[in-house]
Amino acid sequence: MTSSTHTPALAARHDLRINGERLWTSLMDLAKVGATPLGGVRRLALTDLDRAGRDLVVSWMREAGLTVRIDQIGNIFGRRAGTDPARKAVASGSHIDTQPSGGRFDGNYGVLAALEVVRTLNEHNISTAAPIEIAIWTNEEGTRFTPVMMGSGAYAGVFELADVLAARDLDGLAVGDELTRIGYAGDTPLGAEPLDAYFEAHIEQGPILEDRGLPIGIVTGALGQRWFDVTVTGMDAHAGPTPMPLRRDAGLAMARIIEAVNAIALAEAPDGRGTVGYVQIGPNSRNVIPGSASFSVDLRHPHQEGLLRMDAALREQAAAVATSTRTRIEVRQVVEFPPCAFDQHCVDLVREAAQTHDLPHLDIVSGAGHDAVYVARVAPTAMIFVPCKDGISHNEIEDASPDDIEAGANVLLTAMLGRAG
Ligand code: HGY
Ligand code: MN
Ligand code: MN
Repeated sequence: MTSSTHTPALAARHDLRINGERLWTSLMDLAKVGATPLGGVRRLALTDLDRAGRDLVVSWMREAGLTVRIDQIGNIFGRRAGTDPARKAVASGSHIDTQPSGGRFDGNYGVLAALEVVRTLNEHNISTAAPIEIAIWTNEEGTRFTPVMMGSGAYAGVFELADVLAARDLDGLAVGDELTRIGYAGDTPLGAEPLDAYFEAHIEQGPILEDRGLPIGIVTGALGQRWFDVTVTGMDAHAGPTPMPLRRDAGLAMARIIEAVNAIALAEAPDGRGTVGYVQIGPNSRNVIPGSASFSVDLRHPHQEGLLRMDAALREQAAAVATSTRTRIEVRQVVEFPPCAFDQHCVDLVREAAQTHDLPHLDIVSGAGHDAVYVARVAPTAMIFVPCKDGISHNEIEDASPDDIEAGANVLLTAMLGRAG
């Protein structure tokens, strides 16, 4: 049994463990909010379901004795006081908004692992010098409202508050109005409480850890990303009387660019990534040559120069396709962040924590963006990965094992205590 006379770091080294059962139960309870038929979760940012999820986790934060504050972009912070009020908080968290056909673990795991750390400290009566904070970042997924990682980006000063509050979804609803509607338009100024450090636990969302049979990923950084909206303007025309050479087929142009995006990423093997995930075509009638097409392009790379090569190749090939299909093509960048490296001391704390718990581990670069990427701009940051089944995420069948979920949260507990003193 640990007593409060132990220094937390010492206690954490030898016998302090989170309660895996309680963490798993909380994950499954939160997953009920927006549960989908195949066992996933649809809880889009700032919808009523997001409000329900926020309300539930905030109630758990309050039950754990945390002081809760909401900032101007709706980020939620739950604070556990430290013994040294002069210290900045050691924080952990993630997001609870999901993809339209998302899973139970993406984001939700990081928030509830952080809550489990607090619950464990409470039940063992352990106090820390630095305050401990849990963060829930608004609209990490960027699927309903662009840009992606909106709340953490605004917190870190990457986005202007006015700009993100004005972002609109496909129905024209604005972030600011939706925040007010769900009751999470907070008044804490963005970035008001600088953090001493930030740790985020997350499923890997890829196959590497599972393939290697490893429970823990020591995340050293994340791929840089560039997202684009591409708009093609051709000419609606009759599918019968219009000879092939005279067409201005926006659908054909889109198909050629989708092919080009794939080739651009393959040319940057093994770590280049290129995806067209969102497409619209007009007038979307089977016997009309499509005169309009709009779609997303998501490019990623571990090195900035690689990302720039991919960006240039996309623009070049789009111009060539415009000529070959006699269409007008606009390529507009909507998201951009360079590859990021996490803080060495925090990464070392994560690695030491994995060693403390005798958990085999691997250094890994995140292919996905995370709130940690933006928080790293303003605080020393690191991440902990755990495997997900078959490496699948952003899919209702996303799954993880209770043992890995528990192991990751134990690593989080020890790493945070190593920093919080
Ligand atoms: O797109 C991403 O990388 C993150 O999952 N939002
Ligand atoms: Mn996520
Ligand atoms: Mn995600």
